[in-house]
Amino acid sequence: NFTEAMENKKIVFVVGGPGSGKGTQCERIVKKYGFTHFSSGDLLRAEVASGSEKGAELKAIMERGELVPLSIVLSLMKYNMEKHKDSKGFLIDGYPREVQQGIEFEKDVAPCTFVLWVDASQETMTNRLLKRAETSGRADDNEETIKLRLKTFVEATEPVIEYYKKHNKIRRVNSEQDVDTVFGEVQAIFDQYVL
Ligand code: B4P
Repeated sequence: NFTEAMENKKIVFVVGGPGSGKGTQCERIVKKYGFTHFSSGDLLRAEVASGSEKGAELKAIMERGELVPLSIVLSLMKYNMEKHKDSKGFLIDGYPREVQQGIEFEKDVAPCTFVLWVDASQETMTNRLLKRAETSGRADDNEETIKLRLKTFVEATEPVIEYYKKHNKIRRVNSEQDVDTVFGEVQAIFDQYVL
């Protein structure tokens, strides 16, 4: 069964604020280490794009910069992991965004190996998202929603970082630097814990 299949798998949570560079670093990690990557944001956007009734609700929540209900994200994550259960490792990107998401995941699936914290200042994150807004077409890449997403990050996700610090599982990279330099720091961590 699923829980048995997840035993001894590498599971890396990737947390960081909106626009910190999570998705960008995950692409690089997948290329080099062959992990299976699930971005909670991408899974939710795919649900919205499917045109389902649930998708319309999710779209409204995301446009307000709020978090979608835990049960929805967790079941999307589990459903997709199950389809790739033979993978040697998983990158869980943009999840957990609140402490309870981490607790429920670790209870239902498996404990995470460590948490990669992609750290950038609010100013840097805002500038990156405004730049992406010029071409992304994402409904949540606009000045008003970006402010709300940052507020959600401070209130709900910073406590996730504190929680995993207490469990000695936080590995931080300085994402103020260019993509290659940040990836250099990421590789140092992965080479130590994953290979
Ligand atoms: P996400 O899809 O996770 O959106 P994001 O935080 O903007 O991250 P993304 O990975 O897209 O961007 P990145 O920082 O790499 O979430 C969207 C919404 O979905 C949330 O607000 C929430 O409503 C919902 N949601 C998602 N997960 C949820 C969960 N678990 N629970 C509840 N709700 C959830 O990159 C941003 C930009 O910066 C890019 O343009 C990139 O090119 C640029 N960039 C990256 N690194 C750079 C660098 N080093 N230098 C210069 N530019 C850089």
